[in-house]
Amino acid sequence: MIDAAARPVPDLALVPRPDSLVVLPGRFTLDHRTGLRAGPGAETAAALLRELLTPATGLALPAHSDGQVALLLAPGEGDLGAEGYALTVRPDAVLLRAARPEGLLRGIQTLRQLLPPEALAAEGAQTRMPAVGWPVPCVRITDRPRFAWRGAMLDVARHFQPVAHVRRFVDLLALHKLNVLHLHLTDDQGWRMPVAAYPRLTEIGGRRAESAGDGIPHEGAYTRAELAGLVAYAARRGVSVVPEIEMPGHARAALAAYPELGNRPGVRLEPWTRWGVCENVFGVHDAVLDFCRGVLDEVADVFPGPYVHLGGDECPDAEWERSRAARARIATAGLAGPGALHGWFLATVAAHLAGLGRRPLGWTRTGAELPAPFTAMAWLDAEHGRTAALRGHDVIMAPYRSTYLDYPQSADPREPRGQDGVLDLRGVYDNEPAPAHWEPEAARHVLGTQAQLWTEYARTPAELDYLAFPRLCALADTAWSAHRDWPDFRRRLGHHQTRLAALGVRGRPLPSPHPERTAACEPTTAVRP
Ligand code: TNX
Repeated sequence: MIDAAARPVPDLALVPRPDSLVVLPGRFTLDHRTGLRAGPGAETAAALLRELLTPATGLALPAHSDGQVALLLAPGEGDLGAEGYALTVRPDAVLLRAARPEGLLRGIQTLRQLLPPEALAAEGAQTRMPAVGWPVPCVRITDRPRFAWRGAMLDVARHFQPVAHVRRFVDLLALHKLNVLHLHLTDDQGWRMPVAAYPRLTEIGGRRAESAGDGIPHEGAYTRAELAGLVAYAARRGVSVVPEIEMPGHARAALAAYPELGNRPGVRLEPWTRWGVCENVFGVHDAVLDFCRGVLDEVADVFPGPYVHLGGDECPDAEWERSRAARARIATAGLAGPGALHGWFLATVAAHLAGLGRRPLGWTRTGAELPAPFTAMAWLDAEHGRTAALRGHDVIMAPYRSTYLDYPQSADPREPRGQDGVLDLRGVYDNEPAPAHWEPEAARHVLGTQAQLWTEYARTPAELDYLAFPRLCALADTAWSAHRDWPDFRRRLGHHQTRLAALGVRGRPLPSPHPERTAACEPTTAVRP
């Protein structure tokens, strides 16, 4: 709750909204005398806070043992949970406590937001310390997230994003207390993850001749060191990186590199140059399973997190229907027909992942097609999340009508090109990851929600900024806080925009607070196959 007695102070416009916030009289001032003290176990969070504040504020924040800013791990604070924190700002000191290091990482982002926006500016920005130092309003905040999974998916397969851009994106996720970066590393149009055992995946699969007739070649792939560095960079900020390797569909870039993995012996393919659903998919013979296992062994080496995303969406059966090897597999595995190969494929590969100590994630378009061990990302209709949950799957809510940021933000024809339809800020904000009408046993399975940045139509950081902001702020609010209050969110966002501007984010300017929502502006105008 926001303390009713507290004045509504506009510059306390925290995003996401904290659970409990009490504004107290007075302010703390960060200046050259301020020290930063870390209790046992809090050193990493303190070092990060220093690293984030020093470039813009010019303050060294030395680790005096009597420092006025103190970060403490207090394991007894069980009620704060895995990511909760308590932040008290008094005129003489700032005290941040959490039960776990992740809580401290969330808390330092709140402290950053309490500072003037200039204190967030990126390294090299010409900020000057205010003559009176950097003020922080006195507050008492106790905060913890509603959902454990608060994410954003970035599609680096359709348009490759250099690792520096991805790191900057991680910084922005962390600022909003989002804790998962889901990297869509492979697709029909490009394979971006290096695999030592299969070098042609990136050499051939990482390059395409053009995109939807533009005549411009596109290429890119990460090195293993870049990905490992990204994982460490994100972990330091409390963000875990979930890799996605698509199978058995969305695999044409891999088939271009290794045609023997397909269903049509002797047929050579190029990485796809169009968008949509491609009918070329992995074959189901043993060599393909060996390939998938080998790839996942390397993926597991680079990405230490518990989850690996296996895609699993949009996999046409047409090639399997015509393939002799597929018929043989149907017979030996005792399957009902080609339609059953999809689940068989995913279950077989998931068993290997389990052996690596990892958990499989997959997209679901019905809620009913993924094998039992999968955590389901419900992307088509939110109700499919409920179906999956009632079947016992853990669920991450990613319904396109409210989380696909590749849809234009308004019906204005000047919006950058996107998918057909509109998803406005309100449409994202109104997303309820565990709707009230769901059975409690379904709601219990909802791990959280995430935004999707598919990149068929967006390639540069500026274009991605425009799609992501401010809609990602709305998603962060829905993932962190159970409280829904659109006018309050709009008010907070108004100030939050100055933070984003200080960080050099080129988001979409805020629409008027009371837009006329016409039928044409409804997010539900989007049409999916
Ligand atoms: C569906 S949802 C896709 C992607 C596209 C996206 C465009 C899903 C798992 N697949 O391949 O990029 O729509 O909105």
